Amino acid sequence: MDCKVKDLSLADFGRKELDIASHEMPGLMAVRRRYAGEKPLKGLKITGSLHMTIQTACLIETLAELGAQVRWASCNIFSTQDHAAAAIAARGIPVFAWKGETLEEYWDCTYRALTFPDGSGPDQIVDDGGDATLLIHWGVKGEEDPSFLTRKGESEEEEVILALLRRVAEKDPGHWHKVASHVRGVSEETTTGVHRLIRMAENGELLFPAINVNDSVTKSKFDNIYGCRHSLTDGIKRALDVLLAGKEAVVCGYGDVGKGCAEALLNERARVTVTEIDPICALQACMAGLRVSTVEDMLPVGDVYVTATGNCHIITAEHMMKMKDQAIVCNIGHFDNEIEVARLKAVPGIKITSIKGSECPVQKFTFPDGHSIYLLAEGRLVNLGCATGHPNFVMSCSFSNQTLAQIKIAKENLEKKVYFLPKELDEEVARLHLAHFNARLTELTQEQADYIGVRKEGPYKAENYRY
Ligand code: NAD
Ligand code: 3DD
Repeated sequence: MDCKVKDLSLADFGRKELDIASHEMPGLMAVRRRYAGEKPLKGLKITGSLHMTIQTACLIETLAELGAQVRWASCNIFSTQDHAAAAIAARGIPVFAWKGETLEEYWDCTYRALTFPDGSGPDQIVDDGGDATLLIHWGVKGEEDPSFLTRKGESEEEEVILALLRRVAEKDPGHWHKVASHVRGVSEETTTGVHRLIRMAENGELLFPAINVNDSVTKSKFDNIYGCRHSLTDGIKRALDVLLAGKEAVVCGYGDVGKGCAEALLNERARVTVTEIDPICALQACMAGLRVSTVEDMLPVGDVYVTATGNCHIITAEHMMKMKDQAIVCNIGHFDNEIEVARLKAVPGIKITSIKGSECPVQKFTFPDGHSIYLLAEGRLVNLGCATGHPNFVMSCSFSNQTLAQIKIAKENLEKKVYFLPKELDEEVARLHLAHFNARLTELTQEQADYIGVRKEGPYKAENYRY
């Protein structure tokens, strides 16, 4: 079969959980029903690079139901749920993903998801963090300037990517120009992936149109906040089953994800401190009754550290050298560069003990002075590395937006820039989820619509929505 998964015999279990998920993903199911007849994605090849979970399997089946030919890989080496991948493979959709991939395997899976049986690439891409988009862009750069592929990578992962691209260049020179020329567009799931797209667009390097799904309100103000509120402590508890009440927790970054994380830890009755660079977010944390300080200030007392910035070098090796004995360090940001794992491993005399394997990675690092810290998911996003990520309902909001974005790319000839989805669609996604809570909207009268200066049928919040 044109797939690579851990264990196909898990397909039945995956199917059972997919059936459960369909009842908890009302928006995605409604979008699927609305467009199943029209099949707006008919004849289109779609590649996905997005955590291969039960919820993503529902998205994949929706895209297939709308007519697409789909191939899929995960966007993280630890986030695949093997029974979800098995269920998708069992119905004949090519998927290349398993929990605990090596970096070489991960990038080979991404390449295979981008390569259809006739050797062609996708018409459209669903990306989460931008790795599929990056592989195409670096491939094109290498075809324009072969020295780009023979340079020294800045990390182990870059070396893996460059080695893969050199192999492809040898096998099929000009492959990536052909692939890039056929891509109609990419819909990007997450904050960090959007940052990458915006930088490429600003530098005039964007090779195809992009839709910023993350900044639909019904994505980032739900998935990033309420999804992390649900799944952060799930990951920490599955990793170490530690009591969080009364502990000093440090959340680095108080954006959407950080807000969800802080609330989750407060719900566990931890004492939460936030670190921030942005005065507005810092002030929000103060107004939420949280202490705002720095990582350095918290080192003598911090018990649990969570990075949620989308930035790099947040928790350094020097920080971890000075942490309390038995401190717990984890990341929930998209990439694994928020915690300096490579430099931690290079500390002279460090002793590394694996507590749990790739099912829920937990490592103990013991320093020469005898104190130890615990690192979860090898510094990769802990909610998907040590738990199952966000629940169905929250991902229904995100993936309703993803599906609508893919339909937009299919129907419109977009320019090579980064688009938002219109506010009307955002409110429609919200509407599709209200019935699940027996919520009833109030009807706006024409007089009231005129009074606040909106159309009777919406959109309603004229200004940018701020949490
Ligand atoms: P955001 O931009 O809303 O928030 C990031 C915050 O970090 C900002 O307030 C920023 O001021 C702050 N920050 C940046 N550098 C900092 C530093 N050096 N020290 C302290 N604070 C700093 O982004 P977000 O939507 O909250 O996403 C954060 C990360 O989480 C991104 O990588 C995103 O892709 C990822 N994400 C992960 C999940 C998940 O399920 N694991 C879900 C959604 C998003
Ligand atoms: N993400 C969190 N939980 C997820 C799940 N159960 N399935 C798929 C993806 C999941 C990550 C998303 O929050 C993604 O939108 C992001 O990283 O922003």
